[in-house]
Amino acid sequence: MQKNILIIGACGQIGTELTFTLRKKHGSDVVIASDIREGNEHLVGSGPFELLDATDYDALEELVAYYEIDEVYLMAAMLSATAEKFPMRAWNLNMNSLFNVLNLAKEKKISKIFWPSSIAVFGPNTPKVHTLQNTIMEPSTVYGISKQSGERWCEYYYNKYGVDVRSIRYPGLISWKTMPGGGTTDYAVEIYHKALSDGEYTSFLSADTKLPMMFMDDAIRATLEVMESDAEKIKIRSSYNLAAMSFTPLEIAESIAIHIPKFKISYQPDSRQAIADSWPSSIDDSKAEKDWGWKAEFDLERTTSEMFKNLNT
Ligand code: AKB
Repeated sequence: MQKNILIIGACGQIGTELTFTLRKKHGSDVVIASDIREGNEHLVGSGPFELLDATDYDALEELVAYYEIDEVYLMAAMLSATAEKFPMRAWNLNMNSLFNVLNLAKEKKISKIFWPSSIAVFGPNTPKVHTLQNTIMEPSTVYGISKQSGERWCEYYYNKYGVDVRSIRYPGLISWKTMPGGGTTDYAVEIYHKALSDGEYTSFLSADTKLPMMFMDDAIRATLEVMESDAEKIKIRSSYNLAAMSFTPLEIAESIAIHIPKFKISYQPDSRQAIADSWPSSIDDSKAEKDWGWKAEFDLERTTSEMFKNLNT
């Protein structure tokens, strides 16, 4: 049966690629892109686009009724570094947009939700290596606190009201179509652009800061896989750990140097270092593998080749 899909935050780093992928799969007319601002011209021109403030319940409800929406992907959020500067704005955006979508589902106005969580749900007391699905969390950032609270609410709405909400804890995401904005892992995208434009990059994280990362194609595939799995396979209704690779700024620089031998990296850690230091260095995603068959395809070498292939054209 044909379903209508709404993407909130469609102009962001994940939203853009998700919109293109879902439009290719289901047809442009049934995938409604929305954002608080207009972004990528190609995206806005490739199917229905609506300006939407996701914290405005009435506006969201009206849009959902107008397009007879079945599924919502809520990709709007303030990320870790920006959220430290604007704690209350981040909390309001990240939580109210989630409550609005969860309440629409509770009222049976939509039938399925995707909501992204993050490795930011973990904190300085979490075991750092192969961090398990269920472990100490205690996030120390505004963004992490909002994501951990969001996870609790998703599980609550599933248990209490039967809301079909599905979620993944994304690691840092690397992509070439749209720049990330306001995150701690953004360096791993900026570095490719600077390598091409300037032949050098100053990293805001130290040489040995190891973080979990993923190429966007893997992240989009995981998102669609968790959404398309039979409901009984989705055993975790808070959010699934997800992993592909882990690397440091030094290691990504070495992989770039294979393509650009003169590339130089220097290090000037700033306030984002403390955020990165509070996160795991690698993630155990065996539950996603077991429950719905998750398997990453891109390692660092393949990611670097894809980035240069696409940024060079
Ligand atoms: C960020 O750095 O804030 C995000 C994330 C890991 O959720 N990319």
